[in-house]
Amino acid sequence: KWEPLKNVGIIGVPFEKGQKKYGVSVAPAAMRSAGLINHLQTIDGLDVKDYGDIDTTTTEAEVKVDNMSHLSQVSACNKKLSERVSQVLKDGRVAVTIGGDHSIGVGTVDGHYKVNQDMILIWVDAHADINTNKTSGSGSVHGMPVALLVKELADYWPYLPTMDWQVPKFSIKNLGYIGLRSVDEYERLAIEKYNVPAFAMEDIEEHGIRKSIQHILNVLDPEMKKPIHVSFDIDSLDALEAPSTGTPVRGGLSLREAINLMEIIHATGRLRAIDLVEINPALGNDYDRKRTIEAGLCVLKAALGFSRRGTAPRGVLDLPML
Ligand code: B3U
Ligand code: MN
Ligand code: MN
Repeated sequence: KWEPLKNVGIIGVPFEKGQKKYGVSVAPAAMRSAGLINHLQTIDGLDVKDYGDIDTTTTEAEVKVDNMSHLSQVSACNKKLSERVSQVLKDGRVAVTIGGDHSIGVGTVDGHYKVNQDMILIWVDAHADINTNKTSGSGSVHGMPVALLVKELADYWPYLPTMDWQVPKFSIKNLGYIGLRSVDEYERLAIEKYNVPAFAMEDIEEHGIRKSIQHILNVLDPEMKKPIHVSFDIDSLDALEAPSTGTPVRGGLSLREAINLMEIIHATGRLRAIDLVEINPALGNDYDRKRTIEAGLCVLKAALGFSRRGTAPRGVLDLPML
């Protein structure tokens, strides 16, 4: 009874304060000038609406929270983003959010959860992004969004000024990971404590990408009736496929695995939101930049119904006669 949604809404989030390097905030513009909208419009039957970029210019005063950089700016951006994602979903469109660093996952998931309380979340990433400000080695919020989102970890945070708009209600029981290969000690402890289905690269080696995602979907939603949110960090891909990213890790997903992962998720008909984050066009040379952006486009196209088999023209039954 689930059919893939044919309407999508694009949101750009030129935000990079969740990590330390310059350049992730340029990704929405770089993706647009690489023809993002046109590429998606070539997919059979897809109606693409561009909701523009979130205004990330901030006037907020800095708040001081131990080992947590730029919290007030992260918070202000995510509050606007959450509202925009909710709006796109209420308009009956798949919310496609182009980051920005992964701290924007707080806003996308919050905005999705507010519309679909039964949503499940697939976090595709080399990293688990489930640090608190107590466990993080970097103090960068892009390593913390999952811990901010899940209600089970609410008691592990101090009071966070400016974050009152975001009450964590999403349950960690509705979370799964794909692509992990750089997980901090306390992140691993959280994954084990809450039994999060997590397919690290060695598990993907063992089971293959199809069985891996099918296992996660089956654990989170055995009745196959829940809306799916995919938060796709480009660093889940092998560093050869996506070199222009802030924290590349060798030995990741091939582009073929990532495309197939997205094809499988598309085929469920239940994809309602997808984030594409951590593309940093300022890192590497022209070739790296082009390769990384192309990889991102391939992932989005697969998620939204592009078929590698090709698509015959609509309503046409025969080849043109001379
Ligand atoms: N786990 C480390 C490193 C990291 C997380 N996300 C990225 N890097 N991209 C941290 O900072 O929390
Ligand atoms: Mn991430
Ligand atoms: Mn990552």
